[in-house]
Amino acid sequence: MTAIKYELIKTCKQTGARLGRVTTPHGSFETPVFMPVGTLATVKTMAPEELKDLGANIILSNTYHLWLRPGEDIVEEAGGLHQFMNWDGSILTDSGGFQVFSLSDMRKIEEEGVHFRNHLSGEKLFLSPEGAMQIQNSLGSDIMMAFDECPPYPATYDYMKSSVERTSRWAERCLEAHQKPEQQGLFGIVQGGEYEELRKQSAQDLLSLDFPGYAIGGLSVGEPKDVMNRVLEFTTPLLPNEKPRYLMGVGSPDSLVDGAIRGVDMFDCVLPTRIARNGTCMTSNGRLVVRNAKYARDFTPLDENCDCYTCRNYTKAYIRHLIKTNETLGIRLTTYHNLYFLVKLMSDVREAIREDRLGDFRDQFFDQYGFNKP
Ligand code: PRF
Ligand code: ZN
Repeated sequence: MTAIKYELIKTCKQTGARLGRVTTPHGSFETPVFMPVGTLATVKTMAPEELKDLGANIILSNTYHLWLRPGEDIVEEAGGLHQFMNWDGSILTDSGGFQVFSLSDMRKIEEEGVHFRNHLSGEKLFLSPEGAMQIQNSLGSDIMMAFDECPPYPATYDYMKSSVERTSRWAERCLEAHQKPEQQGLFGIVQGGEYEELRKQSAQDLLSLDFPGYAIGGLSVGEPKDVMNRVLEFTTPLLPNEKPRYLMGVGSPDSLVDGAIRGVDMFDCVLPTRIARNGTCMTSNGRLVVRNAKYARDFTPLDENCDCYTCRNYTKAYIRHLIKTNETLGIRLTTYHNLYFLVKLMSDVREAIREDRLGDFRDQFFDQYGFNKP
């Protein structure tokens, strides 16, 4: 018995993209899927009912943040993360590896784990593969992530090689330390930066450990888009067909479509929720900054082609007014719209895969959104 099941439903004849279904102890979802980010056990400004309503079945949360506040012991005492936050869909937790590298300073990487300082208090902390597993076991997420190192871009071949080797040794320790493989699936994370040799080595190491799913880490860390696409092109074929593939921290609309075309099944990113809170919206015609003065008398919805709750009921002029006056409803409405936009985009991508026309869909979507075709 494993916690995570993946069914490959079909492959798009035009692109090779995969339509699939992942089942966890908290239900199932079709892939490719976008997972909203709920770092501190909340997708900022959204109640769980609203997430369900906009079509999300899986969200992401963070080991590192919940370890610091409120502490995984409190979440466990509440009955786990699902109960604590009143979300009965699936939850994936990132391991803390990436957050330690992106948020904290003064970190020191050793074989045993990482020493660093709390990004809030400055207090000295230490996180290891075993620690990251213990915390995620306490949180009770459906999908846990291995504790990895995400090196900065660019990194030298030699640094990346020793980092990949350490991440592989850490992955083995993660599997060993994982206490609840029947209730929680643990995904391995392929690293290796832009180096094909190292992605191969990383994938080979992790495949021999037989995880129920694999993530591709170390991308969207400052490299150009064509580098990410090239890395995906040689990395996804290294991964097993019968398991889900998750591209970590990627969520711009163009990258979601281009990732799906390269065989990725799962994505997450703070982008839609973060830009929503400063009044930026994703629309079928590209980004729209609703704070702009030119919308002061615009009594049309954020996106004429969107049928979300926000677009069915509110105008740009009203949302602009709310955001300009710091009324919290404003950022709730833009957050709802942006999440709906990406969740709907993925549902359109799945429909295009079903009908073997994802390539045509990409061309049309990119034209309308205003992305340049490569
Ligand atoms: N590793 C982990 N989490 C991540 C990443 C990674 O490489 C990334 C890279 N974009 C985002 N989140 N553990
Ligand atoms: Zn909308």
